[in-house]
Amino acid sequence: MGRMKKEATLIINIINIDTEPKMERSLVLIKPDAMPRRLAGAIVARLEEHGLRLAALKMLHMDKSLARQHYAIHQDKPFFEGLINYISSAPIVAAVFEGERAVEVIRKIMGTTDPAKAEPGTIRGDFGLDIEHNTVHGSDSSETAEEEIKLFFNANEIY
Ligand code: RTP
Ligand code: MG
Repeated sequence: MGRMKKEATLIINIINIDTEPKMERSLVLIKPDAMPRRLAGAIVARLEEHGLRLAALKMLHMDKSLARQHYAIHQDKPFFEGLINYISSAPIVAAVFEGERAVEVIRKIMGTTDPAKAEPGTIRGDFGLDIEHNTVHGSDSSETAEEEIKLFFNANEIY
């Protein structure tokens, strides 16, 4: 291959890598505080309205063992035991959403961890009660998402 052609191929490849949509999946949990307030449907709807595709959905009551695995990264934090007790206190909804840059997009739609600081129009800004009862969880990276999804769903439950 001539030098010009090689360079052209290289440039085309770089452009392709840059423009290729980054399809990702993220685990979303609709936390216990949302359920008695009848917010599960509204939260799923908000994510779908932003173009995210629902790939898996179930309702479950997390036990402490699953809670400890899911939040293992926080095991040394002072809020850990409270967080485990809270997330395993009542039934929740778990979902997998898929889309371009889904992890980042979902975290934007959710708003920041503390509802008092979350922007109006975000799920936590509109519905969150306090830093513990903050209504939703969303994975914080593509790698974490894949690990978290495995804790909640078998491969044949994801569509
Ligand atoms: P999540 O994992 O639930 O999506 O929340 P996040 O990424 O926005 O926040 P993260 O730092 O991962 O914290 C996990 C959950 O722990 C509770 N938390 N409490 N008392 C506190 O200072 C405190 N800090 C965090 C929150 O419920 C948070 O969602
Ligand atoms: Mg987190």
